[in-house]
Amino acid sequence: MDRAVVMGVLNVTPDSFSDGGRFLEPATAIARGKALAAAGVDIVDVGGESTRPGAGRVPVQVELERVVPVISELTSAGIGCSVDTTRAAVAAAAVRAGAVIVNDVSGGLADPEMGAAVADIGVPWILMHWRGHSADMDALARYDDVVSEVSAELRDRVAAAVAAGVDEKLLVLDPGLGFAKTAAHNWALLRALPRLTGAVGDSGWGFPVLIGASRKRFLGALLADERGLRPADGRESATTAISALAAAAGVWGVRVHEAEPSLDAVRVAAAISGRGPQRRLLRVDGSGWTLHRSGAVRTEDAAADGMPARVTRG
Ligand code: PMM
Repeated sequence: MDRAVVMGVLNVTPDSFSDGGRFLEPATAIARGKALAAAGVDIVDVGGESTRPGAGRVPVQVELERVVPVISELTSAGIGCSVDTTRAAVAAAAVRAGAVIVNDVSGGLADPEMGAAVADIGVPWILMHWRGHSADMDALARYDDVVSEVSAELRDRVAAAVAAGVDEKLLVLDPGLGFAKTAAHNWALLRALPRLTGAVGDSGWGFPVLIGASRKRFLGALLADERGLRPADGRESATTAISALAAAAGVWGVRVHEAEPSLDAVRVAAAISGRGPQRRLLRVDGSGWTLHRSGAVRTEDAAADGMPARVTRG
């Protein structure tokens, strides 16, 4: 069935808000990546630097040491990996180790070398809406109209990516829920999703859209009670609801911490709507790798489409 892609989060960090500290040991991280893949995620998104609000930077060498061995091991086991990084050097090393997508929460803003590096590597690039590093981002959550400002700022990032030589067909856009956004901003962006994906109205952003809502603080606030915010591990049902609604709104993919609930949710959305994502990442030939047209790497989906069964690198 044609459905939205599910990207499983694997943070090899001591301090990410939901899974921080759980997968810092390479062996534990590798086991978690394999478990996510066995549960059916299409891509494991490996990150080595926490982006939680207020977090500081880690040195590039530390980030490399966290992500490269894990990506090497997972990709040699045939698991499709993306790298969650804002640094060109880490993106390039991760792709050399087998990663097939660069997931850049800064949309290319944090590292002036990122555009040229991605153009050179030729892999898909997820451009997330971002206004500043985690230490400063809460102060940057000011908008008159969050949907049109995020849209305009992402358009600028696309223009910069193309100017750096990146193929437009390889771009995915992400509104960056929780990054320089209040809960009200996140809900407004989610409300606008059918327009942003092009499921409703004209073509919207005109790119595949990724949503990362999983277990974020605004869900804790929605579900708060007299004890305060609902803790991260109590936000899974709300995450699943967003996966279903986002998939029904035509997103290309959802980025989540738990595999099964969101996989079920995107399947339900596809069954009800009778269609998959509004836009897909196209297969690219001649660049040393191939990607199933929906970004999915499941053998049965790929075979049904007559496409390569797995993400491969030449
Ligand atoms: N959110 C986090 C990290 N990386 N990447 C994308 N593309 N979109 C997101 O919303 C996003 C991201 C937040 O931290 P987490 O890894 O602890 O979920």
